[in-house]
Amino acid sequence: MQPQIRSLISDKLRQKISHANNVLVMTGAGVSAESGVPTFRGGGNTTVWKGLPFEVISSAGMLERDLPAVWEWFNYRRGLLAALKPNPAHEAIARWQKLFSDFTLVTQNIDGLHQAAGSRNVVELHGNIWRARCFDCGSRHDVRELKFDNSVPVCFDCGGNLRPDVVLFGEMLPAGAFETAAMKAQTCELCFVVGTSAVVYPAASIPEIARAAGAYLVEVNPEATPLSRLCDELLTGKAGEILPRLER
Ligand code: BJW
Repeated sequence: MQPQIRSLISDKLRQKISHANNVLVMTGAGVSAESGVPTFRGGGNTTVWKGLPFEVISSAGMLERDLPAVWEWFNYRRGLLAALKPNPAHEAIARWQKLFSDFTLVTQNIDGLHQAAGSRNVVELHGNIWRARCFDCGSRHDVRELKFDNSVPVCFDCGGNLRPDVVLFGEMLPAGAFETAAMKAQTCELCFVVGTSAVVYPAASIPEIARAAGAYLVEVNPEATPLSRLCDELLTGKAGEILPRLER
């Protein structure tokens, strides 16, 4: 059966929200769009920087070929992010951690805006743009404390080259992050998928796991995605407008 397309919140969903103990929310770039963060894919286009599609510049291959260019790309992105603030969608999700006895927030975003809104224990599938990681000793550093005298910053602990602590195409996810998200997906009763095109794996399999295990699956997105056909409800619209309404 096709899920109903609605921007009104159904009585069934309101009941689910009232009774659920175990809730999982997975977010993507769209949750930060109303804060001013550009999404990766939209309207048939993908983000391009200096003529390179982001799948190229944000890839394991580029890291091997041209680490300074990768730093330049992420420095540029941090420059855009520095002035941005969480929006009503981040704030609503942060409140939800107090409303449900077992609440998990899984994000593909690297912007840190969920944490800035007050969310705790966020499962970050794709890392965080505000951290760097040492190629040699693996230690992690706050990017804001690094010196960028040369194009590639170096590790305080061992002097090795640092890289952005984010997951690029062709790289494995951080140890334990996918496993934690998948375990929570298997036991949640209600799963919201907010602002993701649901095309990047293995992240896109988290809502699939939740649905297969019997969760009620709700997508919040202005556009349909490959996940939409699996969902019990589609809330068609902007996260910053829809999520706060779910609380009332
Ligand atoms: C709104 C809104 C509003 C707008 N409100 N909504 C199976 C088949 C083929 C390939 C693969 C496969 N499994 C794995 C792969 C390879 C690859 C992959 O998935 N490729 C696909 C694209 C085909 N995956 C990987 O490489 C992953 N690693 C891996 O699989 O490891 C194992 C392995 C290792 C070695 C070899 C082989 C396998 C790693 C993926 C890492 C993704 N990294 C990025 C970049 C991070 C760094 C950076 O920022 O530069 O993560 S890619 C980019 O996409 C970023 C995002 O987290 C991710 C997802 O994007 P997201 O969040 O969905 O954003 P958009 O822009 O796509 O969508 C925004 C949505 O918001 C839209 O739907 C809008 O409508 C909506 N929206 N306004 C609500 N106001």
